Amino acid sequence: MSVAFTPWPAEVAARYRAKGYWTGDPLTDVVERHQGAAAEATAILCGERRFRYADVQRLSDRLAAAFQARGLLPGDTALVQLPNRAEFHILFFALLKCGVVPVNALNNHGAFELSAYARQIEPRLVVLARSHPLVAIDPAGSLPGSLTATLAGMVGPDRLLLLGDPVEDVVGAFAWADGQALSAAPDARPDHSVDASGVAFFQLSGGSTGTPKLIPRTHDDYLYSVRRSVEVCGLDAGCRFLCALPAPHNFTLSSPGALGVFHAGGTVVMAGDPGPATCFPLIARHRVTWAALVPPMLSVWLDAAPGTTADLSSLEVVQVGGAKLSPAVAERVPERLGCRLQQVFGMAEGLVNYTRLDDDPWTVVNTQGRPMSPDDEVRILDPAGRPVPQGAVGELWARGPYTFRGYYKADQHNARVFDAEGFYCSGDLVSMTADGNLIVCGRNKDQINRGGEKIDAQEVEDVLAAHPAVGHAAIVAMPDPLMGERSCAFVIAAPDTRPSELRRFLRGQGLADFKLPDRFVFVADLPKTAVGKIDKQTLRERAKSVPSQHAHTGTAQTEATAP
Ligand code: OOB
Repeated sequence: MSVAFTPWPAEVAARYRAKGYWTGDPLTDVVERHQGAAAEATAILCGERRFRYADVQRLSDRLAAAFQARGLLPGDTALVQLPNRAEFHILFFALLKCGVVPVNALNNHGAFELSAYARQIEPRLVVLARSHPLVAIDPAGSLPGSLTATLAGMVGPDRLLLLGDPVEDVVGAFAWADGQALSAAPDARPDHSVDASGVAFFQLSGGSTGTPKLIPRTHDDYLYSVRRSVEVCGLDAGCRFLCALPAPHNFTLSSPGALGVFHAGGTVVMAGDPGPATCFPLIARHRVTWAALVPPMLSVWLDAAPGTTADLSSLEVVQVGGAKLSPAVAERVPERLGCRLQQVFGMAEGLVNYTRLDDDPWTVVNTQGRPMSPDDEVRILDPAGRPVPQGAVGELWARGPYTFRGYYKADQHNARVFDAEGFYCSGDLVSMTADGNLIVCGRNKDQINRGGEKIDAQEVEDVLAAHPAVGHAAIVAMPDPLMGERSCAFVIAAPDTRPSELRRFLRGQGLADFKLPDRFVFVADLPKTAVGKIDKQTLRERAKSVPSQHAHTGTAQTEATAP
């Protein structure tokens, strides 16, 4: 059995094979290719534990054999939620080796997300960490309490695997919830050959439809995206990569991420969280050379860097992606962190764009890079589906050797987001520079319609972020009886910052009046999604209770100065 997915048309697949993009190798090749002396090199550092390539290979073989001994078959699915620990990668390779197709949930997903994924894939295996807050083992010691209702009936305790405390022998850290040990001899190996054209695992869609969508990724397409990322980023065995964002995220996993570092023979340093208190000492101790961050965390690093005693001099490149990086913040990277910046604009659905390390400073600071593959096809279209003139903003459509052809079991949605030629609509509003770099200007779902006038939230945020008193700003629609919608800015700002000053500044930058936020709400923090992006949906909910101009009667607390 294999997991169903929308394939590339046969002639397209043949072309990708002929060009050497799809090699027929399994995704586990990123580790398997390191034989001989290279097998002694350090693949993963996790706390005090060190795993050589030989260890990762042997431990994932043993786990895979144990899964087969439990009766798991190729084409079975698994729901996995693990923290940023070496076990995440080792278990991932084990599942790939026996053809079990996982959804790797983010560690900060709750029972809601896990149930939604479980309903879609009907897992035959669930893997959770005992340390996770959701996993309070019930007195009977069977299923984790808060997940019982969801998962009971889907998997029994004989198919629930729990990760315990860290141990050298990773296999020993896992135990079945039915109390049985994992049966795997030290030299056990899985008995299965992988069809590289089939689904390796599911990536998670950022989503905008309410139901989290799953993205089938094949061995062929994903391995190509990893190999090409390694080429574009120039990774080699000397790379020491800090895995600080959630390990399953497409950025952290494959752009070039941990899989790219493995492919290059480098070392992945696991960090439990991306904050400077955790990461700066790890950078100093392990001489980390590469790190991947989302923009809000980059800002935290930039603020913390001048005051740290940790030696950050080994850092060569900090990659930033997942959300729009404001040029004003980007400019500070070389001076504050003493390293280069690479912008990464990617999506779990496929297409990944990089600024190149030898790009000119303007490009690195102001653009989100260009597609990594010569066979990435990108269209920037107006609402009528016509290509926009060069430099103008339009909706980004993409297809190519590692961009998927359909969400899992989502025919209706697929019909909306794919065109007849197989191009996928990302929902991003982008423009292209004369030399082919993309600039993300917003998202069509992230727009404010102010009485017919459209406000690109990102555009206003970027300008606002250039004000010296502003740390971060997020602008969302708030309902208004007259205009339909008005704009509301949630702002992290220096104490005593006045709305009038911010308005004056925005006007001074030449911004159209209708784009000036109708309301300012000063906040200490902005809510974040599971991967650390600003959570606009939560802000939209909050904005509903912010009085609009017309409903407003007394002194608006929201218009007070920043506390
Ligand atoms: C990455 O993947 P996802 O699937 O979590 O989110 C994709 C969406 C994009 O469509 C875009 O709206 C936004 O996140 N995005 C960016 C961005 N990178 C992603 N928007 C502006 N600037 C950027 N640099 O987020 C992802 C996947 C692979 C590599 C990097 C990021």
